[in-house]
Amino acid sequence: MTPFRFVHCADLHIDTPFAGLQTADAFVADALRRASSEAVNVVVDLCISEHADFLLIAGDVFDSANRSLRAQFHFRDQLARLAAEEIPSFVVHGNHDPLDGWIADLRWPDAVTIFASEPVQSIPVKRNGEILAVVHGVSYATRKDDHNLTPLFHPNPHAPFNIGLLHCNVGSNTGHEDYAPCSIDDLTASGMDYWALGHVHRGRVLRQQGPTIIYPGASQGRSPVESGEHGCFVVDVSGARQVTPRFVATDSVRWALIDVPVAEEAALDDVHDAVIAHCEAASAEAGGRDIVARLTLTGRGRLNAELHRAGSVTDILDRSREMLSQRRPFVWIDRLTVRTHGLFDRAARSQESDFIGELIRQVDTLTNDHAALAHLRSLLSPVFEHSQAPVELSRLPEDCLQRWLDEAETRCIDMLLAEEGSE
Ligand SMILES: [Mn+2]
Repeated sequence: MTPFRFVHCADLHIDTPFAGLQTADAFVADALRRASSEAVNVVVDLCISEHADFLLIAGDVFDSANRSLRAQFHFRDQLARLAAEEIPSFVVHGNHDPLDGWIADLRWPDAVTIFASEPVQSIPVKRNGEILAVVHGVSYATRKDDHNLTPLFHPNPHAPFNIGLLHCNVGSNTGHEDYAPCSIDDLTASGMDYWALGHVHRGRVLRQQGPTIIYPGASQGRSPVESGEHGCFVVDVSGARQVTPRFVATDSVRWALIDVPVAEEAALDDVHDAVIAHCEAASAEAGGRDIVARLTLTGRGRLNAELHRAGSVTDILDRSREMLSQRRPFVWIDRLTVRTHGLFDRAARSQESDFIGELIRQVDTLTNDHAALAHLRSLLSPVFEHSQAPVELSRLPEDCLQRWLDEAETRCIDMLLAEEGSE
């Protein structure tokens, strides 16, 4: 068979609103607004520069069922740019942009195939009249779809290479909607040579060969949770049907979660300098991309009480933002969280019969006992469920309560140790 190359992307989420960012300078907000659209341009540029034979887009092109006209124009224009280079593209829709959402009446180039809902359609991709591969695809009709569509895919026995294009959740991935669930075994049994999947936003190769199964991940991280690089795969298929995928980053703004260790003897200036140094390192690592960072101060040191004093960290944050504000590509610190601990021997103190010892033992019991944590939650329920409390409080995850306990212990012990010192 003839060797060929294609690009596989998914989860473009064009016009994503970037929930979760509290405040940001105008240039940051602007860059974030443009980022999801720019990633599409980068994918198209990549198809052209890599001389790809075709492009596969595995769902969640748009962020919501009621996609904006602006987003739809942008997507159509980019695929038209590919079509002008004689590169066909194949699109399925996912749970964020199902077929029952609003779809503008636009003219699409012939080289663009947008798969309908069931049944699965099979389209051959040709170069100079010769079939390179057959792409089988299906879009979902509605946002909620909990049935497995992989049994509907059938390879064309005459095709040199069969590709399945599908937005689905393999193996009940936690943290993602259990949308169109299926298993690796289902995908393997289907007879496809390559599964071009979408849905999971962190790229991963689920299976190397026979068949190759890949989630390219989102082309642009869309919230602080989606940290690190995001992009798509350039895939080479050899004459011997050997599949070689290569990840290429396409994000323009990168989210970074950074721990900043505070040394035992550090002064406040050192903390400030460390914050700047970590931001600069993250920027260098991101190869010219803008960064939005969430930093966490960690470690055990004499500065602990100072860092927990109201206002200290806000001032360090403001000063750091100011120092970084002229940098391009920019680094924007979204959050600076203190999770440091005081300089004392926790293990030794927990053995003592004094108040501090009792406090540490109580915290340990609560942290490690689900029933005790549930009891704590019920004690706090008048606060959590108060009509003026944010609704998230009523469904706080357990690890959040554990973190609060840890912080409460740190603050109590700081105050108690300060009193011990002054006696
Ligand atoms: Mn998605």
